[in-house]
Amino acid sequence: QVYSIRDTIRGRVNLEASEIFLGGISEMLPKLLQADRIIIVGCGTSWHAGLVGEYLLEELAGIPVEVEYASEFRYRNPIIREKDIVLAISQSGETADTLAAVRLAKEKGATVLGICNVVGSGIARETDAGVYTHAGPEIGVASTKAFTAQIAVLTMLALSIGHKKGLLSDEKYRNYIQELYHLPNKINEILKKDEEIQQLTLLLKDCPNAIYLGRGCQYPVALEGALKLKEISYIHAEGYPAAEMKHGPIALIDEKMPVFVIATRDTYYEKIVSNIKEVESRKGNVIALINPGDEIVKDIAQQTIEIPDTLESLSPLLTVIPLQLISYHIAVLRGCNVDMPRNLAKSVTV
Ligand code: F1P
Repeated sequence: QVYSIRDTIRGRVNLEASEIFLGGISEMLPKLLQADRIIIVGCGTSWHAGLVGEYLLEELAGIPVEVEYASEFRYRNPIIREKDIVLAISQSGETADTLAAVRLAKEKGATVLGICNVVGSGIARETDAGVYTHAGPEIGVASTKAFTAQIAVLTMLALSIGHKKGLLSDEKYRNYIQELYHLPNKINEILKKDEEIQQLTLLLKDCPNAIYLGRGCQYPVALEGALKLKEISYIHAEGYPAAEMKHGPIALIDEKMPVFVIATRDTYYEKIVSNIKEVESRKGNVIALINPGDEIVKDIAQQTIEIPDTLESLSPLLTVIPLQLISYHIAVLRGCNVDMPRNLAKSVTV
């Protein structure tokens, strides 16, 4: 039972070519090409996938995106315009807050799309069109492979729109697709580091708090890393945009504070390096995710985990995996039930 999170990550990375498709959403592409704005709603891990989607759709498809907790959307009177599209993301397809957001958006006349795992689920039934991620049943309660599958769909969506709009040349588009094909192998490379990751967690299992930092498309991954640790290990953890650290959280840093930093060689790599130096100078314990051959971060961080190189916009699909494994191993070491964490339900239907 305790292995199921790892098995679900292993068993399902929904990136096989035949499974990369946009389902019913492909029929909505003409509308998406005309969209003034996409409003993404979801809860928990699905909300984090939405934040990655915001980065992808703005960067690759040139569409303004807003991402909102479905659990808040329903409690205000959101302005939805004629050419706005609402996109609901939910693993279970039954989350009450997300379903309520779908209904509200429909009442306001929006076109509502869905990304759900479960065929025939409530959200899938009530949206105008959608994609099933077919990420298999999550064995555990905490969402893991669903996150990867949701991001894979959002990536394909952003790439298709960007290509159709002429924002991505044929060559660039092909480059992205080819790299998507390579990602399952790269994920397997990360999974082979399982023992190394397990060793690293031996020193972390008793920490009462943890901080996760990332920039750009890695910021939502930092949030997701923190959420997984909270959900299955019951350790208080917070994710922040790396630049936000100096606006408060830096006060928490001392030698007892593990700080997970996603330091892959992305656009803002240099800035991340200076964030790591700030944490180190306050004696924080930096565990950094790096690309191979990064001697700079290796020199300053206490621990590093290597992630294969990939295109920046695709890298959340890789960087989240070691963070999921870290939470899993810490939870096991602490004797927590990783499949049925206390107080959590598979579908939050109230
Ligand atoms: C949303 C969610 C999950 C979380 C937990 C509680 O579910 O917050 O992300 O891991 O299971 O529910 P969903 O709408 O994606 O099914």
